[in-house]
Amino acid sequence: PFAPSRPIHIVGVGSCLGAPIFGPASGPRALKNLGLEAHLRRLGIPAHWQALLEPSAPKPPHSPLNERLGTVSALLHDLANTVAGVCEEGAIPLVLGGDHAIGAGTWRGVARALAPRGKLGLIWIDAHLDAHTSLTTHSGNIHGMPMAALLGVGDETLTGLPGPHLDPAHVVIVGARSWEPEELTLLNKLGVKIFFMPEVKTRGLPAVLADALRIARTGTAGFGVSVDLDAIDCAKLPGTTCLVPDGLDPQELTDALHSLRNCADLAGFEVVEYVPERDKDGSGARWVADFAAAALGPTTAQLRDREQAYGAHNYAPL
Ligand code: 5AB
Ligand code: MN
Ligand code: MN
Ligand code: MN
Repeated sequence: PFAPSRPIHIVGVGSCLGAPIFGPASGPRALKNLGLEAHLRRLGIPAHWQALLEPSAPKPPHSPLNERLGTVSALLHDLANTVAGVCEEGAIPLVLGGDHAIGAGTWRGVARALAPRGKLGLIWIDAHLDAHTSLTTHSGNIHGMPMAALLGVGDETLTGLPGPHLDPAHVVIVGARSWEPEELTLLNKLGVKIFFMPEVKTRGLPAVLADALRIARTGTAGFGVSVDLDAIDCAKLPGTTCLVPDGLDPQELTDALHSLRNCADLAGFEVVEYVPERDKDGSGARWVADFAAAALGPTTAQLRDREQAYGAHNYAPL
């Protein structure tokens, strides 16, 4: 009597290779142990854990950059292949980090799977621009580089994955409020649209997200959304790697993400930089679940069909 929701295949990536601290490496395992999959299924979302990927040889945060780049590169290949496979099966990958360096693999995998039909658009919700290269980075942290890498700029270890790079005309950043000049110069040169936090505050997130969706969806075969938890105000979500004040409100983001569930061209969703040991009251994990459920839940039409078949709030589990 009703169309099934699209299957969601969860890919956890327990890596801190790009971060200055160990914390994000334990993020996906913590979310798994807290029962994220069962939680989503109770909401009518056919989610299952597909994989929990980890670096072959973990490197401590301050080991030499070339060693971390080599190890992260192997992980990104593995991740991109896994994610491309999920897309080719007709499912939506829900990628859980891990630090944001993994974004350089996730979206190359989605773009590769989509390539026969067209380009991939991408909405990057983040306090930062993540557009450094190994030559411009001040910190030496790879999680500050995935945006540049996706656009084909930077070290070959990050840019050299199979499949297309992203077209800057269909990439958009939302919530930016912390960056270094080299990053902004690169993104301005490439023409990537950036919605800085003051504009988000003035116009409201729904209006800005609507603009971002137009950029990512018009003239593409599909689009993805990558949420770095530091986009949220650190007073409201301290369970992440970089604590940046004056960010998004988590409930406001949840509400805005509801618009994604009706987008048949949503090709992937990613939430990164969850740090369990900083999430003392567990609210950060609940926000991750809420973001995923908001974006990936049954569409308005599916909910209406199910209500007609089973009555409101009482539809059969999948
Ligand atoms: B994140 C900084 N620009 O390069 C750098 O969390 C921060 O993935 C990067 O957005 C933050 O280290 C990376 C100072
Ligand atoms: Mn699968
Ligand atoms: Mn980031
Ligand atoms: Mn960030």
